[in-house]
Amino acid sequence: MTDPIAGVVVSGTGGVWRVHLAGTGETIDASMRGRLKLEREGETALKLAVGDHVEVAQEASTGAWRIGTILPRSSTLARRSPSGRGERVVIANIDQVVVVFALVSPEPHPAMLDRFLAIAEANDIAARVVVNKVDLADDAFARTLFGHYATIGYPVHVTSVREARGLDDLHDALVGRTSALSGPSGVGKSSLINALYPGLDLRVGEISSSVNKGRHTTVGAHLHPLPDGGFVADTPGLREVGLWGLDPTSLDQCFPEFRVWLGECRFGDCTHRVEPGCAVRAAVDAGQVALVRYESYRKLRAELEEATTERW
Ligand SMILES: Nc1nc2c(ncn2[C@@H]2O[C@H](COP(=O)(O)OP(=O)(O)OP(=O)(O)O)[C@@H](O)[C@H]2O)c(=O)[nH]1
Ligand SMILES: [Mg+2]
Ligand SMILES: [Zn+2]
Repeated sequence: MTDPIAGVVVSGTGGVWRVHLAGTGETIDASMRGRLKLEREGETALKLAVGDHVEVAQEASTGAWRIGTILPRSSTLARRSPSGRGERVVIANIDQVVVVFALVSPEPHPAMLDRFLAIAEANDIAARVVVNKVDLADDAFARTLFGHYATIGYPVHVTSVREARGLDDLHDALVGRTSALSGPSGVGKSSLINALYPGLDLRVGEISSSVNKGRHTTVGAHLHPLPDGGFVADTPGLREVGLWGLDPTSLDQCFPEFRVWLGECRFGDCTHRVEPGCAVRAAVDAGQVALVRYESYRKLRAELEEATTERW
């Protein structure tokens, strides 16, 4: 074997994996060498996932590439395994979730945005919001719909591909990081990537949430190397990812602006819905927590409780 070199798994679902080599930037096909174990997890046999940081080496006799080591993961996004047993990692080592919406056309859905943000929080992944097509309405409207996300602490990028607005800042936010870009169909994800990286022609987020709904997609995630460093992940079915395993009682922690109030509710197991003395609801009434965010919380909580009941 040649000396091991570092790479990142950019696609594959088993058997042959595409690995992007850190040094040369070339992408090679590699297969696993026997059963690998994640260093940090010691004994646990690990299934390789897109996004994994690996070491590969070439067999001297055949020149075939082999994956010899999987490095510890900094984050994972997982979904329920199609077999129903356990979870399957859809993508590993995502640094940030970038949620793209259009200011108008298609009309933004705050509940869907809040779901993506909660998924990121539940998996300890940073998140940022992109509001595209701001040429189609005025900035005041953008602030009304999305201003509170900046207050919560999520960076908000106001962009227009048509008017080339906000593109430099978004570019800076992507360089050197591995970003999962998501958002509904038609908001301009592909247009943004093409504007930032002319000629790259990524097919990001091609599978829209509506197409994907209720279907166990077998389409795997892909990582696209960016010319100036970093990757953009194409994660079909991100909607199904990440929240299914979450304990409903932990959901309030996934709304960062709730956290200061959580210790203040009269009941320790407050669900923040009907209980008297709920500090979260008081904060909503006082205008300190946005009502739309609270409504998203209630929706997601109900959904999680339903899912938990199903499992029993
Ligand atoms: N007015 C305006 N239109 C835009 C802007 N960005 C994209 N569009 C248009 O919006 C439409 C959809 O853009 P896409 O980039 O294909 O959207 P997408 O998010 O990749 O959609 P899917 O691939 O279906 O998920 C196209 O007709 C674009 O030309 C923008 O900033 N302003
Ligand atoms: Mg697209
Ligand atoms: Zn409460």
